[in-house]
Amino acid sequence: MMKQTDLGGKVVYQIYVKSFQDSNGDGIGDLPGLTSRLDYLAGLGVDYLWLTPIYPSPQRDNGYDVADYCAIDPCYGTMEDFETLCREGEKRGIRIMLDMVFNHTSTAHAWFRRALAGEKKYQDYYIWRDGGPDAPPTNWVSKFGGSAWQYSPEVGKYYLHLFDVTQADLNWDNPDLREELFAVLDFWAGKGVRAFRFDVVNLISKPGTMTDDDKGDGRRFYTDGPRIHEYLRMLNERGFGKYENVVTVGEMSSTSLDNCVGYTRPDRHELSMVFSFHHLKTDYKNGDKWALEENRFGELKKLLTDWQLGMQAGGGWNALFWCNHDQPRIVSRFGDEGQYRVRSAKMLATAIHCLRGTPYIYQGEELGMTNAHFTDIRQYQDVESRNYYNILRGQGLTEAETYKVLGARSRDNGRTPMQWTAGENAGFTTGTPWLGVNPNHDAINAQAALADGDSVLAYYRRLVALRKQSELVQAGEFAPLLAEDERVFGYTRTLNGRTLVVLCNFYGADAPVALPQALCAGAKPILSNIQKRDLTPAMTLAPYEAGVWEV
Ligand code: TEU
Ligand code: CA
Repeated sequence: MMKQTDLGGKVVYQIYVKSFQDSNGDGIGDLPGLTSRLDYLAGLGVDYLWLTPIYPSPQRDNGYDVADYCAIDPCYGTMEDFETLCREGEKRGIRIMLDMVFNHTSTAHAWFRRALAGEKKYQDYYIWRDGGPDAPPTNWVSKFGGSAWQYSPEVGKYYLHLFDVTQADLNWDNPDLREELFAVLDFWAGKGVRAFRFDVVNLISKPGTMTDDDKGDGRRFYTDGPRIHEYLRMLNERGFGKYENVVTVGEMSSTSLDNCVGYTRPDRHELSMVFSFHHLKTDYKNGDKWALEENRFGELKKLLTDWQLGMQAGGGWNALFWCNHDQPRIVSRFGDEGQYRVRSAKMLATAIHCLRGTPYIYQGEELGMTNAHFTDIRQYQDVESRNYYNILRGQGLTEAETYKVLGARSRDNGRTPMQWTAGENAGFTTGTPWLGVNPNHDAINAQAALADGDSVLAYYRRLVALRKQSELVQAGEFAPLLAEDERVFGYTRTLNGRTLVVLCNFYGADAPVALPQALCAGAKPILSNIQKRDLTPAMTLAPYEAGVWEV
């Protein structure tokens, strides 16, 4: 596995393949389209491209419902297209990170079909329990709404699905199933792949006895489950760990800091790093994604700080991110998508990219792309959004209220096509895009950003370059600065007597700050989202101002 000292110098770019670049006019992004954009990505300076699932799939959950782990879905291209992408990427110093969805398969997967056909071997690859006609085995709730259990008349039992009803959870307690999954890693490693993202991997270990959850939706029984660390060690030892310099990231749903230290501390031989999501729930009301609330900045700051300090103290490693294909656009969320769009996008980027860990950029984030704000349910494609449209209407929300919630929270906000140009369909496709293009591509697009030295894109390039060249960013010790400030997220990174100072004003208002004299003396401005200036003991940060200094 790659060492933390090297991980600190890497940057990953996430590609939602379906929305990145279409090459054949069918309105769906594909591998040849992606290959044609490699120069753009090389220009940004990124090391890895995490591709969301490209395997054959009914696409109920856009590929997270995998029907075959070792092939390419024809809508994305062929295996040859994949090999070309790897080859062309490597010429530019870019490697591919594949998304492994090992918690569940599509019910269209051959294993599940054979299970339904009565083959005991394959039935035991999934999780079955008895229940009455209208009484599922437990009251657990699917992450996409409704019961987590589905009755199968063929088998005469219920199967567990923590996500969509077509995403059946796998039974990791079965050693044969585990070997099948490890072999999938060998297959892709055989094609030269040396980086993997593991989807909801902290949910793979379920308890043997399953009971009703009288306090919640059931997650406390299967999150960071009983044999999770053992399974991750197996995944490492028998799967990816056999190969040189592999990079892995686990997506950890509703996890804990202690577990994440355990998942990533090198001597435990589990994973390289983890995504955790607590910092992306500070605008949820009582933990409910579908209830809008003003962002609680103090809580956000505390979570970012606690995870930095906790992972550092425990020797773990964070994946750093604001955006992915499940999240609304960050500038619409914790920034200002209006007047201060460019400035706040740069500020948010600064906050994340100078932290200890490995940063991830989600396609279009580097352009400051915004939420879609769709206002008609027919514009939404996401299975979760469609389910919750009905659930929210059922709870009595008006149509307008429901669109307000979806406009802020739907996963489709982050999935609209990449905005390449001001032209038709933003240069994404010559056909009809599978999901609507944001009309603001007339102003927000890569072509315009490339031509503008002050663009959000130009700033992301500087941040990536800073990480590559600065040992402080790669390996400096993190410490909070201005911990009590209600508007500013500040921190330092220290190494060998040198210190990096980072200040980010999260508000569209002036923020006066008081800094220790010793920190300011001789501090050299490195980066600013407005104009570089000196660090002084009493200074006022402008709305959404961000700055980086070195002492
Ligand atoms: O997501 C896992 C997950 O639990 C969430 O991000 C989820 O989408 C959100 O909490 C719902 O509110 C992963 C993938 O990233 C996602 O796209 C898949 O739909 C999901 O797993 C199932 O494979
Ligand atoms: Ca296509």
